[in-house]
Amino acid sequence: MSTQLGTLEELPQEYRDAMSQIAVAPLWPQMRKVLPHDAPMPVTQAHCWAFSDIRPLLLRAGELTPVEKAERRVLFLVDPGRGAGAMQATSTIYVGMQLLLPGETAPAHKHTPSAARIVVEGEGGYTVVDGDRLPMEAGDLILTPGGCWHDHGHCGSKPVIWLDALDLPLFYYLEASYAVEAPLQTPRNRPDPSEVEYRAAGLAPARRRDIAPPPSYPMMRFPWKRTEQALREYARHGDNGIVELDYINPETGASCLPTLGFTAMMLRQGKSVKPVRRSASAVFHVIAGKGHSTINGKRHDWSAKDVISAPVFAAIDHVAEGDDAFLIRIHDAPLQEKLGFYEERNR
Ligand code: 1HN
Repeated sequence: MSTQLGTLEELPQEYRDAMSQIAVAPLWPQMRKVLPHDAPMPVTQAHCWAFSDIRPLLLRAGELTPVEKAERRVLFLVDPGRGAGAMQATSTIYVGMQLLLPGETAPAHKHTPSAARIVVEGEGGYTVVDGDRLPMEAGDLILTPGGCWHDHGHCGSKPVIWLDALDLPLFYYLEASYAVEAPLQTPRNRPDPSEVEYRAAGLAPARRRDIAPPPSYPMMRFPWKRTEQALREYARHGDNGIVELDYINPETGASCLPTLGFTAMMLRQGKSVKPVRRSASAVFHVIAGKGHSTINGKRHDWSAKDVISAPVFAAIDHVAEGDDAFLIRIHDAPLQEKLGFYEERNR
């Protein structure tokens, strides 16, 4: 049932002024805006950011602004639905591209929002997370969960660029976002847990759980090489459906971060993929390949290193052209599941 509700204009001006003066407002003119029928009305507009557009401006930032004056040298991606300066690619997802030049370091800090990086370009970069030195190779997913110290460094010879994804919009909205700063960490002299404790899928250290419960974030680095192998094998031997693998906490099977989910996708060349409509918003980062995605009827052409956003409940068709394509989907389904409303709808 849908009835037309009363508008603000229908009310006498002197009544409207009286409400303003005591800091109250009538709900009914805004009721449908905050509670639309059957599905949300997203502010987010789908968009494709070409890496070839971002890269020259980011390298210019390297000339214009020393890292000491930036702390993090980042160009962030602005949702066209929100307009200039909005630190949001979707309602909950912040995405930026960060540049570190050879020899530079970005000092340690920890903050309430959680972050993850996907390495886009360059060799020799590393992030130290709570004392573990994590090498950054192309396509690697590297976590810096809320409350974990992290600093970045670069011992290679060419610029390093990575994508940052954070749940910052959510934390900012909650008035919960802040950081604590510290000098660079001294890394432990050993490979990170993805090379040691969690070297193989399905194996985790045997522990006396009463004395040594597993860490909340046991694995902070997910090397792309292994992810790509896993996707290719799954595509070869799985059914003919969508080839997707979720990044999980190897101790619990839960999403690797509490609010943001990360899903590695392989699109077989020439095959159209039509996922269900999800209540989660999403940002896709193209690791390799080229193709196009039609999102709510509008076509977005993409190639390697580009970033595409999609609002909640978007109808999406992906097509890889020429060769198989690999993407990582960043989404907020883990947050929505925790809040009890994550939903998928058939097309
Ligand atoms: C942050 O801590 C990093 O540590 C990057 O590299 C981007 C954007 C907003 C807030 C914190 C980093 C960020 C950020």
